[in-house]
Amino acid sequence: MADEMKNEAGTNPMKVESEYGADQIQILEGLEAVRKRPGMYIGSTSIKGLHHLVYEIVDNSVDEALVGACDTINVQINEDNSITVEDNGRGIPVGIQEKAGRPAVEVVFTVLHAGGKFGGGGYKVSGGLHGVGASVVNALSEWLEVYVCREGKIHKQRYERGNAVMPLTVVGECGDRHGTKVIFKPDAEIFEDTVYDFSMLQQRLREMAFLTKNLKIVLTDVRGEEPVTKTYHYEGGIREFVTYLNRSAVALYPDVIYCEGTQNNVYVEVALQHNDGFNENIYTFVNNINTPEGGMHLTGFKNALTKVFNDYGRKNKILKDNEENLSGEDLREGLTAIVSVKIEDPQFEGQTKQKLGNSIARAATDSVVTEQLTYFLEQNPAIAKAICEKAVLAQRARAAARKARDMTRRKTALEGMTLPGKLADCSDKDPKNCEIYIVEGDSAGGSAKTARSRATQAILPLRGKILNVEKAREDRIYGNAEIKAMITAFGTGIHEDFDIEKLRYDKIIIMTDADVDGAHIATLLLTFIYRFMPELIKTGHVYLAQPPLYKVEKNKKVWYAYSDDELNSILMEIGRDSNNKIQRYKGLGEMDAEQLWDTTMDPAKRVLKKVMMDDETRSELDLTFTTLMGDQVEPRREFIEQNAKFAKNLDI
Ligand code: TSJ
Repeated sequence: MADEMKNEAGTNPMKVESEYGADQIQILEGLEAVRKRPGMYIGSTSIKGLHHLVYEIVDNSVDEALVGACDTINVQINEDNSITVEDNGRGIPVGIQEKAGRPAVEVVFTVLHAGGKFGGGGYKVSGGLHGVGASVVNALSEWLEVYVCREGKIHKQRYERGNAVMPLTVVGECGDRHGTKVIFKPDAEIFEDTVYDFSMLQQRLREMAFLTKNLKIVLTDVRGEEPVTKTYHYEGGIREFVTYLNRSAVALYPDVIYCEGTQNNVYVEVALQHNDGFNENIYTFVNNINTPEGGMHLTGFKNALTKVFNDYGRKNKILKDNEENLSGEDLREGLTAIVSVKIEDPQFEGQTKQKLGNSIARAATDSVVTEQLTYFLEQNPAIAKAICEKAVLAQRARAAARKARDMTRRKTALEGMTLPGKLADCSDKDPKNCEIYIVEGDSAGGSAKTARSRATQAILPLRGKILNVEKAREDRIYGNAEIKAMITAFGTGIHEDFDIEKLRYDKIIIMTDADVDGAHIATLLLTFIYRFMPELIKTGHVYLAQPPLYKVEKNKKVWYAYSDDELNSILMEIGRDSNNKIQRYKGLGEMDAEQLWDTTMDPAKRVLKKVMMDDETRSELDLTFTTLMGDQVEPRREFIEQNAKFAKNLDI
């Protein structure tokens, strides 16, 4: 419908504002509230809120796809950072709605729907209700245009900051086509930033496509010299989602196990596959909205999984009569799963309202998974056996780990905290003033100890490669000296014992060589922190130091360059001649203490990268670490090249 909809020939834009303004006052008040307190409706006016507008509109087209009325959604980032969303559904109804006395489509865009509210986490409270959120997007847009192709005619209406500036008008014929197109430009008066991020949209739209099998979502960006297009279309839906999440791991069996069914009007879909690793990655969704805190659907899934495998294990004598049941944790070792439910009137609970509260969803998920997983295992005994055997190994390792952990706990209780011998601690006792440098190698550690500011900077040198916690079972991890040293130095404890109040340093700074090996070591360290004390990253206490790559000397003056680009611009500035002396630093060890202080450790001059993570990027980040630590070489190399992706520049 695109071309004809753009064609406004035959319209009479007219001066309808006066005629139009009168009975709109009440509505304006509603949308005025949205403009006054946008955060209440879209979570925030940051870059996150800006992207939320797109999801709000796209959600409506996805609803249309869910009832089987459309199969394609096009999303385009236009040159001016306005957004076009277009579907091939039935088209929003254009008939006069009795209560409002105006066309239904106009009501959708100008009446604030009671159910369309957002909490802090940005979720949709009302499920399945059509048009929710469209008025919020309209209110927060400098302008918005809707084109509805329905009953053979193209209907158009335009709004500015939530106000209709023309009545719904027929602007052309649509032949046998049908659908809805919305173009909107987020209001720069509202949003801190109005530039869209392609990869952010890409991530969420891909997720939506995974969650809605057979729906095709096309994302186009026309802002660059060449348009960029990505198409997401998964016939397998969440089955392919699991394959995608496991793409750089080694699967324990080739199939993705899939369960689907409806109970009490709750539609349940689950896909799962184990890999040969040890981490549990379960992502849960309600009405296509991510629930990072889980809730009833997750509980139902876990219960069913544990029960079905134990029953199977007993029945098939994989578990002997005198042996303990496999725990849920054992059975979920290396598990990647998607749990997706669709439910009317979802209740969101928990501090950030990201946890599903409807107990009916627990019962439905439990029974759908119990029934279908039992059947699947009976049909696929080799897979059932592989999973059970992995869980038995996990059970043994867990018992050994528990013993090791109890020992370290007892030790700390008896002897108090014994700080590692290699740690050169700082003298200031107020953690707020303190930072710890984790330094690769003894020689660099030596320079750092000489260079540091003793009062506030502690140095912990680590030897060689760090244990890859993605590839080691817990008992081995606890036996590792470097890991033990970090745990005691940080002071917080790990996992369920973690307590941020006990953190001994405000900044944990990872300092490694500026080369591929250094990047690898930094990632191993980050992986350890991420798996054992993710709160440290979430609360922004973890940093990467940035040692320079080059030293340039000329006429007794010194410059440091942190990248090749920077080197070139320095050389441009001072002139590239034979009086130049350029030194390439191959490692931290090549710098003397003074140079290390000047370039990398002096809080007045250094640049640190802060390691960031939030719930929305959790799945990508998880994946990033898994990718790097996994067995396959290609994804790892790719990752190292893009290492800066999860670290944001922060000048300190
Ligand atoms: F909400 C919105 F206005 F922002 C919006 C809605 C934006 C976009 C891009 C698409 C849509 C949308 C709405 N696509 N498809 C629909 N479908 C309906 O509104 C619709 C159509 C027919 C019937 C029917 O019962 O005949 C019912 C509905 C809800």
